[in-house]
Amino acid sequence: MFRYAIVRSPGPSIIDGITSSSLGKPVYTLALEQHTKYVEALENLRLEVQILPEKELFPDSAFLEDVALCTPSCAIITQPALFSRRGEIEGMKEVLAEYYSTIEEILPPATLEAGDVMMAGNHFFIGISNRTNTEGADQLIKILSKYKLTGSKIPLEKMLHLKSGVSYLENNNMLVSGEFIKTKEFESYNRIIIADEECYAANSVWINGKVLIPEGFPDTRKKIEKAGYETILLNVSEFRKIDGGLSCLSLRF
Ligand code: CIR
Repeated sequence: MFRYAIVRSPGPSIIDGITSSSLGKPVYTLALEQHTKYVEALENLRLEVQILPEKELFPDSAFLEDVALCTPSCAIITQPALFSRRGEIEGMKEVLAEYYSTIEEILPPATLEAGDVMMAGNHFFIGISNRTNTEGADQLIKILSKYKLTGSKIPLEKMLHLKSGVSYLENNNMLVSGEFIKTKEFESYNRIIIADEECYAANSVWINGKVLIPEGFPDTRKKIEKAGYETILLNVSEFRKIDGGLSCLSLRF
């Protein structure tokens, strides 16, 4: 069960977030509204939410998930790959120290963004992507082993982050899409296949028995409900414009 969540408010510079999409620039005021509703949804799930102030110099800093990995035993500050995101880790040690007695760090030349890390029980799948290198995954696996946690690497071909295309919903249930439908390491899970047209919704978030899903993906919603979950729909259109999904917007632990 999760008890806490941490989010970071988007700043006006969100319009300059990194993107590979052709959906246009985010509208700042709308992004703020959507962010407020996201926080409300977390609070309705009884999480105690800390809202960090915007970091205007960092357009992508609302995607707080990428800068830290919060495990049940320790928190790990990551090492974002791109120069424009590196400064987002500043101050995170102090924030996480409010919750954790041990805080670890991924150090250069390693890079690792926690959007590439999926927790499934005591095991952590780590995507090797344009953002997370082998050195980053190796450092993380070494840290995890100190806490009797394990990790393994999953090479990515197309997606931005591992969790852009796969989400663990607990109880052995996993949403999988695109290149991850054939991933051997996921074969032992009850895989819920998400069609290409709805692949954005493969990034959904289990929180204390319920699942947050992005609005506008009816087939995915049906599949998740059929698997026994109550779903909560959220509009995150402005974050999608800069390649961000639901999970990217918070740390949950
Ligand atoms: C980026 O390219 O870094 C941001 N525009 C999107 C980050 C999304 N984060 C995530 O998938 N965990």
